[in-house]
Amino acid sequence: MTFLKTTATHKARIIPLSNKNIIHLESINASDSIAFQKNYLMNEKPVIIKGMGKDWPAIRRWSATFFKNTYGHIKVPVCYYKTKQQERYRDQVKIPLKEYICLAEKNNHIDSNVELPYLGGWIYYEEFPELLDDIDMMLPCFPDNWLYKLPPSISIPPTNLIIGYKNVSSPLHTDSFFVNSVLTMIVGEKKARMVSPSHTFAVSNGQDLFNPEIAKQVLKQGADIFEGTISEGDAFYIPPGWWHNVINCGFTIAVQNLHVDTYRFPLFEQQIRGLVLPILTKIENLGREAREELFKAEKALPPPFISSDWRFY
Ligand SMILES: O=C(O)CCC(=O)C(=O)O
Ligand SMILES: [Fe+2]
Repeated sequence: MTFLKTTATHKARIIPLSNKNIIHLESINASDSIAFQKNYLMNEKPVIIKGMGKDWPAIRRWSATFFKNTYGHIKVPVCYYKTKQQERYRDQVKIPLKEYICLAEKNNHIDSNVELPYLGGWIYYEEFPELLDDIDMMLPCFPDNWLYKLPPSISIPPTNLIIGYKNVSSPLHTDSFFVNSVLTMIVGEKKARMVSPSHTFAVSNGQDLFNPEIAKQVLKQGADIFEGTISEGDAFYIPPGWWHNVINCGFTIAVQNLHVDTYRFPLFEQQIRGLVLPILTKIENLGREAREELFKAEKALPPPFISSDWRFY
């Protein structure tokens, strides 16, 4: 915290320049789904959901060894958030999962200056739908997921897998399309710092809120920073529009689930319109261009052949 010396009294009095501090995220038990919906989901307030995935088969089955032995040969997309920011999924570099996990295990405790790859969101179920049997996609705390109602042509993948290690992290960002994000820990521990959308004036994309200098600046501007740690079976609820910066405390495996409920769907619809309308406009313009060309061609060329030999009629 920064202090300011005042001259109001002769005794050097110290007044805090900012009364903001890092606030611990609240937590709630996953079995209290009604209280969760009332106090957190409806208020768009972040929270740690204790035991969210504790009964998922993934907790017993998934490990570095499991993924190396079962899917090691598969190439997975990796991110380089610091040097490449957010690349499109299909443009990401792909490396064999076994190679990635070996690097993750090796680099867990070493500091590196070169940016290392991060398996920051693998849409695993497209290739291996059987992995969905290991998690509970119904998410009891999150009723009626409208993402499942979307037509396949604009589907937003409702789940992805994140395998991390100490040297990689997700810098400060918000998730697209105002979705609820549920990040459930299967192996290891993650720490997050979050800032409310109402304090957006104090932060910017890509920041490292774990850097004490940056955190100090953000607090000084009057924003609150919320912090929490999740371990095996626990989840972060990250509400729509909330800024979050997530670091891995060691080797981790986590599942992210996206969720849009009835209340948030109209806002989500507007976001998707923003995505679809430019494509539609482009197609409309091309259609107009094609009609103009046809119109000109009709004037320049002889009219299409029409038999003038009336004897045949
Ligand atoms: O675990 C991470 O690195 C990022 C998680 C995240 O950004 C999310 O759940 O929305
Ligand atoms: Fe995120």
